[in-house]
Amino acid sequence: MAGLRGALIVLEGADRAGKSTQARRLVEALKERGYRTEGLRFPERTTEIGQLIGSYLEKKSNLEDHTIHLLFSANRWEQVPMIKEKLRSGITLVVDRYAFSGVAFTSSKENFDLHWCKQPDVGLPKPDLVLFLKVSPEVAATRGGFGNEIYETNSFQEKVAKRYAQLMDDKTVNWKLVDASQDIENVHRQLKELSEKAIDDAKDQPIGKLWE
Ligand code: NYM
Ligand code: MG
Repeated sequence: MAGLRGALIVLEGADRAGKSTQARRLVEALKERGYRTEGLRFPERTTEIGQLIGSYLEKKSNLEDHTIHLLFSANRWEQVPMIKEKLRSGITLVVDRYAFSGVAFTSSKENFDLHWCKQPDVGLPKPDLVLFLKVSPEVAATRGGFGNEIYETNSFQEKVAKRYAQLMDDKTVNWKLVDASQDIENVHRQLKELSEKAIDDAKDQPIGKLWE
């Protein structure tokens, strides 16, 4: 039907919360329910900017802290024309991490405040729904160790969790907190229900602008 757009649905949460698994399952379930749906992820490591980010995360190159923050944001902006085109053509996008990761991670470094960190992402397409997968450190630990990438330490992840909590105080964003300590099926069912409602609510609304 002409004029009906897709929804922008974002999954956020600490490392090992199960975001990538749930994002994949959500895309498949929404497709089965008849919604045209595609998955995206940030960072998108395949672009030129994404390769710089990948090399930083893998500790193969060192980039100045402001610089890497701006590259993460640029990596989102370079996808914005495609994101808008897909949403307008009726495709729902399920996105594994977005600007909230950008702010939560950089602002966990020394001498970075939330306000500065948000600025480069102001005006991005606003998610219709942000699903925050919350998992206790204890349960996260049972899911195996961290990888070898930068940021993958307990002390840093604790700071990140606090920053996410601050971001979730912002009621202009449609946050939904989901207890991701439950089994995969339960979490999946909740994400699917919340997403179907968001798709229905968004379909005749204009695409919003984040943090404006
Ligand atoms: N990350 C991700 C950031 O620091 N800023 C951002 O803007 C984004 C999108 O990259 N530890 C961090 C969070 C993760 C790391 O993400 C790689 P993933 O989902 O493990 O590929
Ligand atoms: Mg990771």
